[in-house]
Formats: sequence, C-alpha cells, structure tokens
Amino acid sequence: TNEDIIMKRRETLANMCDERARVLQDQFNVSLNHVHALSILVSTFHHGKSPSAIDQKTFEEYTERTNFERPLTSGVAYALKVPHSEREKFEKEHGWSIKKMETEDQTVVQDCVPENFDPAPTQDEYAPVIFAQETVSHIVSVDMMSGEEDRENILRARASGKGVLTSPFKLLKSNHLGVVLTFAVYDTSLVPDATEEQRIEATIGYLGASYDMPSLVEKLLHQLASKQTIAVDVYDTTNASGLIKMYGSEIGDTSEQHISSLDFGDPSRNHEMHCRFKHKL
Ligand code: WA2
Repeated sequence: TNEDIIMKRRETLANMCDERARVLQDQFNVSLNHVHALSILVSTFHHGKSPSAIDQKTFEEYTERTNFERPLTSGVAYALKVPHSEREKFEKEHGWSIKKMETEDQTVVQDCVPENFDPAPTQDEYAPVIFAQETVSHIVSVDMMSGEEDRENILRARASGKGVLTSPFKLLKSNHLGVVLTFAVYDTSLVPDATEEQRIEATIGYLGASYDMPSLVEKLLHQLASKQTIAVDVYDTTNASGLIKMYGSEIGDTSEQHISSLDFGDPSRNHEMHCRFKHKL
C-alpha cells in the first residue's frame, strides 16, 4: 500500500542519515585524537628539549606527512602564550612583530593577509602562532587572542584541559564557515588534579586545528553512495534560538526530514545532521 511505501521511505532516510552522521562523527573523532597527540608532541620535543627539536620546517614536514591522520582538518598550527612583559624579547628573538587578526569586515580583501596586518595593540597577553602547517601558513605571527572565536577557545581550552570547539565562523583566507579545535599545552608544573587557576598558570601554548566544513563534509559525503538521493545539512544547535548551518544546500523537501545527533567531543557544543530526500515521492 501507499502507507507501506511512505513508511519504508522514512526508514531508508533515517538509516542513511544515521550512517552519514556516524561516519562524520567518527572521522571528526579520529582527527581530534590526532590533534591531541600533536599537542603532546610539541610539549615533548619543543618545550621538553633544549635546544628544541622542532622548528617551523620540521613542524611543516611532520604535519604534512601525517595529514592522513586528520581527515577533516584543513590545517594545524601552534601558538605560544606570551605575557605582555615578554613581548619585546619575544619579537626580538623571532625577528617579527605580533600581528592583530583582521577580518574582512574591517579591511578590503587584498589587505587580509598577515603581511599587511597591523601590530597587535597592547594587551595583557598574546597567542602568536609560531608553527603552522603549510596550508595555514598565513596565520604565522598572528595573535590568535585578537580573534573573538579563537580567543574564547583558547581561554576555555586552557582552563579545562580538554579539546574545545568554536562555534562556526568565517576562517581567515577562506570563503567558508569553519570551526577551530584547540588543545592547551602545559609545562611540567601541572599536577594531575589541577584547578582551573593552576591550569591557566601552567599553560605555555595552544595547538589548534581548523576545519573548513563545506569542503570537508563534501569530500566525506562524496565517498558514500547515494549522494544524488539525499540532501544533508550540518548544524551547530548549541543556541536553541538560532541554529547555525555549517554545511548544506537549499534543495529538497524539508517537510519530510530526519535528524541524527552528532557528537564532536565538546560537551558545551551541540550539533545535528538534518537529512531529506532531494525528490518528492
Ligand atoms: N586557524 C586557521 N585559520 C583560522 C584560524 C585558526 N586558528 N582562526 C581564524 N582563521 C593556533 O587555537 C590555537 C587556529 C588557532 C590555534
């Protein structure tokens, strides 16, 4: 009967949506684990050795060769915690000044490259990027604390000791919405059951990965069959009053949709996948 067909169709949609959500969530989790491991690598071989065994060239080579471990990321980078009192010494040592992150709302697109960024105005502390994968080399020397989403992430990462995610925002030099994942790096003074204050005190840097959602989700869905059949949207649903679409299209009939939950590992952010058939029955 017609009712059976409709039921069957609804079940098919639910299964396909759950499968896609599971694949996306698993791939995200795989890259999250590897970004975590990278933060330990920096702690061990940059901060744990004197002289450091990592420089920009080594970091670039290693991150490029291990890219397959971070399937959804567009790039990884490492920023140092620099208090204002150490800014001058830091800038002299590195031979460049800490730059302010400027978004395209404030500047014309051509100016939106770090070479043209202004020096960061005086702040209590900074988070300049010292190492970057080649794909995000444009953020070297930029103070990540001068970007609202990056700053919030840094503060939450170091106080919690967990991997934390931003809400979706427009990444530098990208036309797409993306998210940033951040892990804090601590010095050896960190005790196992440290308080937030002790964690902040022991922080020495921030390892972050950026995820360009549209291109990466697209790539992932391409590998699965029946891309022609269903349309998929990914939302940040943290704020119930305003869902943010991180990926998706306008096609399909939204009256008949299935929602699969997504867990990207940060309990303070919620995500969902919404699926629908592209064509009516
Ligand atoms: N990485 C790449 N593109 C970006 C970006 C970012 N943040 N922010 C805006 N566009 C080094 O959490 C520390 C990476 C930030 C890490």
